[in-house]
Amino acid sequence: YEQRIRNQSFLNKIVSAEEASLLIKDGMTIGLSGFTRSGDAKVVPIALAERVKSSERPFKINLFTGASIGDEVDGVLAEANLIHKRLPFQADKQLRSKINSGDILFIDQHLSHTAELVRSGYLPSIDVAIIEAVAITEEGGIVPTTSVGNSAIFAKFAKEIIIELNIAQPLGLVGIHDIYDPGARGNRQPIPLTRVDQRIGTPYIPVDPEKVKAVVISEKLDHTSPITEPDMETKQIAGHLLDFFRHEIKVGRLPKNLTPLQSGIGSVANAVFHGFLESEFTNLQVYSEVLQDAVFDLIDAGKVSFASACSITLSPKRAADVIPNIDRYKDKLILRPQEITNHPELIRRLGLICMNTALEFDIYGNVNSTHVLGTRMMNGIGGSGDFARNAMLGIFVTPSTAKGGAISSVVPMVAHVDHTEHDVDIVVTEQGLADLRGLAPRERARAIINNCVHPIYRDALNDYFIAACKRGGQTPHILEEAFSWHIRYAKEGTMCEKEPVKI
Ligand code: 0RQ
Repeated sequence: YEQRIRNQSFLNKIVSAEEASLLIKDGMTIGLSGFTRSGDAKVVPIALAERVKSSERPFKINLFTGASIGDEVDGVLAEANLIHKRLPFQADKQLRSKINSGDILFIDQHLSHTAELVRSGYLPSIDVAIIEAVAITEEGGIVPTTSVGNSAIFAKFAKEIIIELNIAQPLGLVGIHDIYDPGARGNRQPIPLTRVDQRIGTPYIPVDPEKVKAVVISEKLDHTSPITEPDMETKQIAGHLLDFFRHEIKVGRLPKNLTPLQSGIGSVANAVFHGFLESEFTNLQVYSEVLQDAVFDLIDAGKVSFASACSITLSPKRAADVIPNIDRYKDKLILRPQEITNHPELIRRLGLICMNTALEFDIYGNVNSTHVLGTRMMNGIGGSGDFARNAMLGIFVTPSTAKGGAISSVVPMVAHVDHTEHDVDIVVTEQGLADLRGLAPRERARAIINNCVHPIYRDALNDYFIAACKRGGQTPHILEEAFSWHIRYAKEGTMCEKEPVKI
C-alpha cells in the first residue's frame, strides 16, 4: 500500500472493518463521508450494522453525513433501528419511512449550515469520523475519493478518525480536491475565491495523525443508480429555460456564455443540463454541488470549460468510463467542501444561475421541495435553499402535474414552504416559464396561472385567484379553501374536481 499510504506511521494502523467498528459505541455521534451516494464511508458502517444486529442490546447512534448516502448504509442502519438522529439530507426509502413514522429524528438542513453548526458546538460533538480516502499524504492528510461533502469539518472536530482507504478508486483522483476552511466566525476573513477554476486550499484534508485510530482497506464502490433519460416533459422544461437564457442575452442581462450554473440532482435537473448539449451555448462554467452524467457529456462536447462541485455522482455506466479515466478531466474539475460550494458569499459573488426542482409551488411563487402533502418528508431541502436565496437567478422547475395528472404541481397555497416567494425568481413547467422578477404578488399569480399550470387545473386555479382577490389583501387567499386541493387528493386520490383524470 506504499503508493497510497505515504506516511509510514499509518501502515501499522491497518485493521479489519469489524475491528474498526468496535470504536463505535452506543450513544455516539458519527460523521460519515459521502455526498449523494458518492465517496461514502461504507465498509465500517456495514460491519457495525452486522455486529449490532446480532446483539440483543439496544444500540443507537446519531448519524451525520454530507448529503444522501447509499441504501447499503442508510437503509441497513435504518432497518436495524440503529439511528437515533440523522442530518442533513437523505434519499433512502427505508430511512424516509422511519422518519415519517417518527422512529428516526431527522434535521432537514441547508447543506452549507452543517459545518457552521459543528464548528460552533450547537450539535452534539462528533465522536468518530469515518472518511473514505484514495490516499494518505506524507503529512498524514486524507485525500478524499469522489466527494468532499462535510468530511473536512468532521475530521477536524471528531475525537477519533477511521480512514476507509479505497484501493478500487484510481490514484488519478489525487490533486482534484481543494480543501479550504473559512475558520470560526467572529474573526473570519472574506473567502478568497473569485473564479470557478480557482484553488484556495490544500489538495487533502489536514488531520492530526494522532486522532486516526484505524485504517481499513476497502474495494467497495459506491452504489449509484441509473439516470432516467430526458423525456418529452423534461425536454420541454429545458427548452423553455434555454429560450429564456437566449432572451436574457439578447436584452443584455446575461453574457453569451451565461454565468456559472448550478443544478440540483434528479431526472429533471439532469435533463435541463442535457438541453445545453444540442444548443449553441459554449464556454459554460458549472459551480454546483453535484456533477451528474450530463456535466461530463457537456465537458466531452467542449461546452463546459470548467466544473466545480463537492461530489461526482454518475450512473454506473458513465462512472465506469469517467472515474478510471479521471486524469482526462483533471484540468477541468475541482471538488470542494460543501461549505464552500454552497457558501452564500460565493454564490452571490459569482452570480450563479441556480436551477432546482420543486415538488409543488403556489400561485405566488412559494416553493415546497420537501414535504408531500405538507407533512411527509421526501428527501430534504439539500442545497436548494443555499443556492436559491443567494442566486443571481433562482429558478425552480417541475412537471406541471404528478401521479398521472392526479396532482397539480401548482396549487393555491403550498402545504409546506422551503423557498419563500422572496427567494424565487423564475418557475418553469413543461407548460411554460413565469419570470417573477419585479412582480408584486397579484402580478406573480397572473404570470404563473397563465404560463405554468396544466390546462386541466388552469380554470380552477384562476377561479380561486379571482375569488381570493375579492377578499383583498397584499397576498389574497381564501384560507378555508387554500389547502382544499391537498385535502381532496388525500381523500379522493386526485386534486381534480371533475372526473379523475389520467394524463
Ligand atoms: O414519485 O416516482 O413515486 O411517482 O415525487 O419526482 O418528478 O421523479 O423528480 O426525481 O427530480 O425529484 C423535488 C423530490 C424531485 C427532488 C424532488 C413525486 C413524483 C415522484 C419524484 P414516484 P420526479 P425528481 C441538489 C438540490 C429537494 C432537494 C434539492 C428533491 C417523486 O428534486 O428532493 O433540490 N429536491 N436539492 O411522483 C406529491 C407532488 C409531487 C410528488 C412530484 N406535488 N406531490 N408527490 N412528486 N411532485 C441536491 C442536494 O442538495 C443533495
